[in-house]
Amino acid sequence: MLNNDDRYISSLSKDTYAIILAGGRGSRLFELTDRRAKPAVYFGGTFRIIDFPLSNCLNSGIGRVGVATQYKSHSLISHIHRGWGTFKADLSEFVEVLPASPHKLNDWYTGTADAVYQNIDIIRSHKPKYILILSGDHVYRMDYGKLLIQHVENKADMTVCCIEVSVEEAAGSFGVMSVDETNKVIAFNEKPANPKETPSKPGVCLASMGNYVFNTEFLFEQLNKDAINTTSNHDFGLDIIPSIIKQHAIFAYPIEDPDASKPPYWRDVGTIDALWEANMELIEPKPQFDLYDRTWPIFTYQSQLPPAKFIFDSATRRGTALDSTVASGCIVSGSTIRKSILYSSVHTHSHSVIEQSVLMPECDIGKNCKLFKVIVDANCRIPAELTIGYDREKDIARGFRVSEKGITLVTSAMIEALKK
Ligand code: ADQ
Ligand code: ADP
Repeated sequence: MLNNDDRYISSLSKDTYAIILAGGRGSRLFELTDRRAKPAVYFGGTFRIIDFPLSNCLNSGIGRVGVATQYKSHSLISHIHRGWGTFKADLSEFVEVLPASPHKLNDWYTGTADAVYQNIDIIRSHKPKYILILSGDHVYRMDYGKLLIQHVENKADMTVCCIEVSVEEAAGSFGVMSVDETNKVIAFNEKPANPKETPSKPGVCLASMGNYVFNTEFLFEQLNKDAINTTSNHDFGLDIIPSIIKQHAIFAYPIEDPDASKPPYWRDVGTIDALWEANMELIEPKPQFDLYDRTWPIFTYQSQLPPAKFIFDSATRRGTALDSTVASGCIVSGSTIRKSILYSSVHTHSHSVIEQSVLMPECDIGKNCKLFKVIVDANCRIPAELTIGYDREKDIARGFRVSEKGITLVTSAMIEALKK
């Protein structure tokens, strides 16, 4: 496991309990989140999205983590059990699942603040000084230890992690804040239609990453107040942050890469296009996000599988993968794979050509198929002779989902419907 010898981890990390909010549906991923929560969506060839905040916690020395689940949590919970059950050998370190378990009948988590409020007793029992609230929806590397140090040095009641994004990207999607010269937050709007630019940087604004540090007692006070407010949505971005910025010390913390010489990488892979693009970035010769960097390893659960196997067909000269990643258990037989990501146990058959595509675990691509810019969901069997991704109208007519930027999503339910 991780060797922390060369990393400075302060006692602040040990005094922190992290809660990862992993209950969201991620509705803009459509059929990919029909049966799983967004944090359980596969990413990067061997991972699920939740592995990124979890690995960031482990690498930052934060060993006490709760994962708040709600929507379609089965695959997420089984992934956490298998991969993260024993966080480290030390029993004081753990990942615990905090399922939405109605205290009253029909009392699901109503918003992100409520998801934390309903777990106050559990969090209190761990006696943390600081509570780190993390979105389970994003792919990034971040040293939360540096964030905690900044939070304490600022004597902050709460700190919001932020990143500079274009005004177009933020509009309607992110919480946007204004800060003074000390990074104290002076205004915060949740998903404004017209975000306010950072004065010195035209076209750019400061977006919330949905990650927050709170002093424990301060958080509990705010949550107790919010819980009895009948007009509240019980959401951090909509209700809690706007209600505390005037009277309390709320600071912004701009994300840094753990290796401060690198630009920060953070992706909200919440749409079909964003998920495809972020996967494609990884297979560039020198990607900004380096999954092979062992100084900040990303951990996951992978089943025990044989190595990837390639069978070359000398007649067609197929049976190769170029500029691609191919996970364990795959068999590439007589087919050509270009600029694609094959997750575990994918089988591609003779004469198929797969380009710029993302094939999720255990899918099977029949003989003579041609795929271009396609995401194939896990366990999907594409029958022989299908051509997908070359004709938008035809793909839509066949019941596949085609995104704005022309990425085609195919799931096993769509293939079953096609056969009828
Ligand atoms: P959104 O991402 O739109 O905005 P939300 O849908 O509430 O916020 O999701 C935040 C996180 O909480 C996600 O990880 C989601 O999976 C999880 N979640 C949502 N509802 C939950 C529930 N009921 N129980 C448990 N977990 C739940 C937020 C902030 C913005 C910020 C963006 C950054 O509100 O200010 O800019 O994140 O993406
Ligand atoms: P094709 O992919 O050409 O349609 P197959 O799926 O039958 O045909 O597989 C072709 C080749 O892939 C086999 O001859 C074998 O070399 C390899 N292969 C298929 N399945 C396995 C397996 N379970 N273990 C090892 N090799 C396999």
